[in-house]
Amino acid sequence: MTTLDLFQSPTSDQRESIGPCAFVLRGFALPYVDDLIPALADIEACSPFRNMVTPGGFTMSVALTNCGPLGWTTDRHGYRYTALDPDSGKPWPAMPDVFAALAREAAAAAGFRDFDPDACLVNRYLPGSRLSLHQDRNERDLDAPIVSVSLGMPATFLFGGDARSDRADRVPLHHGDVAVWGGEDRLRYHGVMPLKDAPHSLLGSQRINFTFRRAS
Ligand code: MD3
Ligand code: FE
Repeated sequence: MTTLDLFQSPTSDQRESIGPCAFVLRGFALPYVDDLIPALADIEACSPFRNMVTPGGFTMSVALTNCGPLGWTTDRHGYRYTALDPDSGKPWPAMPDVFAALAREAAAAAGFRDFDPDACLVNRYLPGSRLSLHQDRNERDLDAPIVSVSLGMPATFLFGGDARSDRADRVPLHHGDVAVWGGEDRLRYHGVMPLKDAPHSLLGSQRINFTFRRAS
């Protein structure tokens, strides 16, 4: 052991800092992928992906669904978390154990202990889909981190500042990468550049993103 090791946490070698409280864990989800894909198929069968409408009247190019006790939705009336899928009228599908375990392990690896998500937003990007710069501020507990898992085609993530007009860093996210954000980075503007078509061996021409939050 060198002297330098004393100043590093045990996980510091596998986490890449992109902000004071924002980290990318490259390939962290890879050992989970074989369990995540069939679990996603079950979620989709109950609550299919759909393109929701924003309060401003725009149909999102990203299609979404949810699992867990609460799900994020938008319509002409606003953004909110609901216990029921507005399309089916039934509760969102339960959060699979493998999802919750991955989210908890990734949060811990980034230094956030005891993360207990009650919402998992699942985004599906097709070629050309994009997410414009926004803040995530519909969650009651802004102290809890957010954990994001990328699968399938790569994307360029935009990581801005506390104002929409702040310059945004570009962070490439690949299949299996996990990002964790909290603390002072929790309310930074962020988005995703239009997806290029570069079919992935497992998922074809799509990118799937799981975003775990503590909503209530
Ligand atoms: C940084 N999704 O669903 S996840 C979203 O890749 C969303 O689908 C993107 O933004 C996606 O709201 C990015 C990474 C992410 C999520 C929330 C954040 C980064 C964040 C909140 C604050 C700062
Ligand atoms: Fe977001």
